[in-house]
Amino acid sequence: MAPLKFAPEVAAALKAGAPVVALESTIITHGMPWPQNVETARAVEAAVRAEGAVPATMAVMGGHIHVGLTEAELETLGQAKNVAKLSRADLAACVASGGTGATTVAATMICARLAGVHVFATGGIGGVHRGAETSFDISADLPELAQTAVTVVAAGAKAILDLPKTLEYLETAGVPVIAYGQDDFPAFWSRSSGLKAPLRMDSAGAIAAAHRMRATLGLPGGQLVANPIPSEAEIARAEIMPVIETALAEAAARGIAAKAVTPFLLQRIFELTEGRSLASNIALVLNNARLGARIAAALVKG
Ligand code: PSU
Ligand code: MN
Repeated sequence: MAPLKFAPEVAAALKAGAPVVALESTIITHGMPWPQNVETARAVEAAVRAEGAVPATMAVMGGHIHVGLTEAELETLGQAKNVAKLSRADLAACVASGGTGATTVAATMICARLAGVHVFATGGIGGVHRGAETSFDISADLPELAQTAVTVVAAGAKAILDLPKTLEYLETAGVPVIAYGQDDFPAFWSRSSGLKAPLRMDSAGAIAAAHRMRATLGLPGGQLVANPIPSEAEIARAEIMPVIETALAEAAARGIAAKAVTPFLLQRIFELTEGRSLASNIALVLNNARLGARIAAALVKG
């Protein structure tokens, strides 16, 4: 038996067949600064509840995978320094050794599958990094989407990544990439990446039906739902691109590699935009939480 520790609210919801939405914790520890990280995590949980679903934030603590965190646990995680960033490769070792770790998209998908949660909402996913043809830096989030049957709602991927290569990878791996309510694949702070998404759906019910049909057909893996940031919170591509280029140049100059790349870039972009990127980030995560809850509700209706 996997060492899962369910929050009472999550256990009750799963038992009753009520909608549950998984949430990740790396966005708290490595994606946003304190105290906005904890405030956002709370607001995201509230947004899921407001849509009639139960939030299950995942994290590893004391030899357990926590499925749903208490207020105090959320606060501790949000203030802690040097929390491990756990992807697929790191998860088992951290649980086995009793360490503390925050789950990435890949690890959160694994935890959600173990807990019986089918829908997960976050901000942005990892992807194929620019220069991957020499660095080989491809996020473990992508192969996870190909093998773990969880529908992930994100605002697309940041342009710190190579977005055409990320879409090519997902196509090769057989992952449905579904733009919500528009034709274009969104680019996190911007509603469009300038690239067309392979699929478009306009309702939570359609996304839930596609999720169920993958299971019926025996197809492993999940779906990526790319939900564009609300217009009023958008940062135009022309405005954010120079900031991204600066952050990327600094990462290269300082020899940042492997697991450190994504957190370094996120941190530098927050600093360089003086909070503007953070306000947008919060708005898009909340928007994804609401859509995730509606998909989870549509799934349990059957
Ligand atoms: N992209 C974002 N915000 C994030 C992350 C990515 O816009 O917080 C985090 C997520 O937890 C994601 C992880 O799963 O970074 C990807 O890291 P890597 O590229 O090292 O796989
Ligand atoms: Mn990487």
